[in-house]
Amino acid sequence: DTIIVATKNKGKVKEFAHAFAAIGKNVQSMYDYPDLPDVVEDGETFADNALKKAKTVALALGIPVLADDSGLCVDKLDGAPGVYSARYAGEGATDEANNKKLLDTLGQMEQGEDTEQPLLSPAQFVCTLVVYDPETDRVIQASGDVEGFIIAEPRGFGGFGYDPLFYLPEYDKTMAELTMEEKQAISHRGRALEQLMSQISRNPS
Ligand code: ITT
Repeated sequence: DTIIVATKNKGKVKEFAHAFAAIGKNVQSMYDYPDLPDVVEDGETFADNALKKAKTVALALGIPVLADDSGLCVDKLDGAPGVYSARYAGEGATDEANNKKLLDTLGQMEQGEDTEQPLLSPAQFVCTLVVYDPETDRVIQASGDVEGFIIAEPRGFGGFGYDPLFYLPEYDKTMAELTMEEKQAISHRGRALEQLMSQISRNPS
């Protein structure tokens, strides 16, 4: 049993593979379908982009596809980088470049304040998942989020993206210091997946 996820993000692929393995399902990603054209993510919301990715790939393959659109919303930046999280430091930017841009931007706002490990700003990770079935035109959508703080020094080597800068006070750890299981249990993606599963089980097609 295989689930196709319309993603090229290796961090996401790992997390979905781990989550679906628990229910005996295999995950394929866009790395298994290298000939499919790239989807232009020009939507204004996570939901718009997730639907666009799921629908484009599902229509190309003729089978249901799952897509994930997610990002980091920072309070002091009025919700930025938001839907632009993957390309905050420019098209094709690395995680390192995006993290540096985030710290540079917040650091500049913080000048003059002199604390040791400052919590630079409250922030949320947000994830919207969409499954699109090209045969029935049916859309299933679920979302999840998690609250934390952006810290000034990266910590930890797990996860991906902004995880080393996303501090969870209740654990005294960043998202990158959690195990895969721990991250899954509390993350935006883990929560969205849980919601998606419960919708599917309440309303099987
Ligand atoms: P696909 O569109 O191919 O799935 P992407 O990386 O472009 O990959 P998004 O457009 O959804 O995906 O951007 C999500 C970005 O938000 C991602 O690149 C990270 O920078 C950040 N992000 C999302 N989930 C995250 C997580 O669990 N931990 C850290 N950063 C995350």
